[in-house]
Amino acid sequence: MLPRAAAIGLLVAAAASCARLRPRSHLVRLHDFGFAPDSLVVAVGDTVVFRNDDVVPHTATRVGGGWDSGELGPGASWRLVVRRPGAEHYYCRYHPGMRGVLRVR
Ligand SMILES: [Cu+2]
Repeated sequence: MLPRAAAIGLLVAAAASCARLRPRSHLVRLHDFGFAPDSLVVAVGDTVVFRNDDVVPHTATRVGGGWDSGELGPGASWRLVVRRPGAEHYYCRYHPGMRGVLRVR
């Protein structure tokens, strides 16, 4: 039988391992004509929720195609499940100065 401290240590390690594998959800706000945060590190399988907190419509659109929220009115949100590792650059089709990137691991 393991000493109690070692057993607890194993449980903590197992829990930490599960936490890394479990998909997470991240929030990107569309706010003040920008994405906040405009750079985010995520893992394959994670969900990114884009939520428009502005008073005008925006989109979250991948540069080069592949995914597009379509028009998000004020208060609307859209969920993206990240499928591939790499850098996913995106912008707003209505305000091309709005840009962001997901760094997918
Ligand atoms: Cu916009």
